[in-house]
Amino acid sequence: MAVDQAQNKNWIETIIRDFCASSANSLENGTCEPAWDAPQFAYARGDDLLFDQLKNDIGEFYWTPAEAYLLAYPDEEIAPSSLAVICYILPQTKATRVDQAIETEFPAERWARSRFHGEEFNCALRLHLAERLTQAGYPALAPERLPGFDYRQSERFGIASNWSERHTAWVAGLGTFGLSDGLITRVGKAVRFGSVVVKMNLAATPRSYEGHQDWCLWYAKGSCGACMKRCPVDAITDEGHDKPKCFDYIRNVTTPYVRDHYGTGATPCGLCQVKIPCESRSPL
Ligand code: B12
Ligand code: SF4
Ligand code: SF4
Repeated sequence: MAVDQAQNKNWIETIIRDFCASSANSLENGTCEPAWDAPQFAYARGDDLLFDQLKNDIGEFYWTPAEAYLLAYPDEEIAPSSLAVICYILPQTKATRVDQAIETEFPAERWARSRFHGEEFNCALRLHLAERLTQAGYPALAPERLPGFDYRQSERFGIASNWSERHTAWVAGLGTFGLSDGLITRVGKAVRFGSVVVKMNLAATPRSYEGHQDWCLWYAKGSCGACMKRCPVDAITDEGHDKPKCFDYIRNVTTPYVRDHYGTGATPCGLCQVKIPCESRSPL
């Protein structure tokens, strides 16, 4: 059984690596430059009780892996224990991080391109992985690509989606949250995540932390706060991340800026993700 699981993980990681090595992983800046560095992987069990805890904390609208599965395969009966969640990290490249570190008000062009073309690639990767698994007899789905994926108002946390890729990554052992709200991973915070739910028996990746903010210097040692100084609109304070302020800046200032200057779209900013100790590693 353990050999089968290792083989299946190897196969899954090869699918992701091969897709990342293809020309689809592109900043689309005319130089064949990839949007993302080498991917990282982790796995969670579909019956991990933390998924129920998240639903409890965030709101009734939040999906567990089994609920997301049933939206894609409504005629099946499914036990949460027969599901696994595949999580991956797409790290920003060094060139993108270096450019972004110079900026103080608007995202660098490479960052804007990774937010736009790189996330288009991420959407294609989620679907590609789910399709390959399903074709091989392991029904799978990407919750972020389901028609019902949406934002709601959480009583406790304000604007909240019904599937959170960084909370999923936290359950899978990939990292813990920082003062800015970003998830700090072993390859840092300047990353994007993806996740796919699959009917397959895969062992969970061990979590090497207890608290959900263990890897942030602010919470662990009472020091740092570098991300606060990086935010041009003071949306990060010692009380954490002011989501409406951040949302407002991104929607009304940076989004039109990148459209006019770089011809890209989507909602980029991420100044708080670089020029900080947790940019490309866990600082602890
Ligand atoms: C909506 C959204 C936004 C909105 C609102 C953000 C928000 N919710 O904070 C806006 C437009 C402002 C935004 C901005 C950005 N976003 Co955004 N966004 C999302 C999206 C689509 C949903 C997030 C969400 O609502 N999650 C659910 C809610 C409940 O999560 P939350 O509020 O963040 O959770 C906090 C609290 O609940 C807290 N918490 C409190 N108590 C407890 C207790 C426990 C036990 C736990 C575990 C947690 C917890 O934990 C969290 C952090 O503090 C996700 C994609 C996805 N589907 O996950 C991307 C995502 C979060 N965004 C991402 C990125 C990269 C960005 C930007 C950098 C933009 C850019 N690319 O240039 C900025 C960064 C802002 C910041 N400081 O984090 C990445 C995160 C990368 C990372 N390292 O964390 C994600 C995961 C996209 C992806 N697929 O990778 N985003
Ligand atoms: S920059 Fe410092 S305070 Fe901000 S999230 Fe990273 S470690 Fe925490
Ligand atoms: S993403 Fe939001 S919190 Fe981060 S620097 Fe930009 S406005 Fe500030």
